[in-house]
Amino acid sequence: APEPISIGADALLLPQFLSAYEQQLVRAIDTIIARAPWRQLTTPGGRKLSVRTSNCGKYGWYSDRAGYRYVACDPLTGQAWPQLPQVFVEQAQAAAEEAGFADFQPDACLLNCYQPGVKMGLHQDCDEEDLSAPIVSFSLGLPAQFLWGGWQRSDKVQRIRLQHGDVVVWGGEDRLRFHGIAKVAGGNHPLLGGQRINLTFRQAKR
Ligand code: MD5
Ligand code: FE
Repeated sequence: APEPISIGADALLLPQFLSAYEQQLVRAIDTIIARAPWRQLTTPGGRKLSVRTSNCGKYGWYSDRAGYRYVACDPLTGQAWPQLPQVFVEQAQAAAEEAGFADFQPDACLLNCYQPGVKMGLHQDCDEEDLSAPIVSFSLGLPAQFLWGGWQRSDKVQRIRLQHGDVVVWGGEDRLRFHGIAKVAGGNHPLLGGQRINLTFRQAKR
């Protein structure tokens, strides 16, 4: 596999880290989505997110008029979120370790589905209790431009292409940087068709 690429003091891109696991990962995603279907969440301000989301793990990230938070049950079904598949945990931990974060114990995985034209605006991930734990993200399907900002919304943004099979690990001083995804371009991925799926592994609770 290609060499890891440092994109910040504590942020590492692992190109094609998931290449050997792509089919297993896609099967696991299908199983999750059968039980916890994609949906478009509402922001506290009453707007709809354009990205479709789901979750697996002990907690799932959720948003509605009441705010952003982690919840143990899927409000759509009333059921617990599907468990984290073993291949998710193994690869998320292996990636974290490669980036120098020993003992990463994710208790939440947010799944994001982007269709062409969908984007994610600049934001910080700060709904987790222990900000010393890293976040690990898996990119699958269509490529996207990751927008990598600074610690203030107005800071200059760098564009980094994320492709199918790439993993990024964010921790330490890079954990609270503003980031987003530029509008995804159309295309047809051999395994996932016209979509990009991103998984982010988090430690939501202490
Ligand atoms: C995505 N997801 O590709 C993006 C980027 C999200 C989210 O931003 O919150 O679901 S994955 C990049 C990411 C995730 C979490 C933290 C940081 C970057 N970071 O600290 O820079 O769907
Ligand atoms: Fe984020």
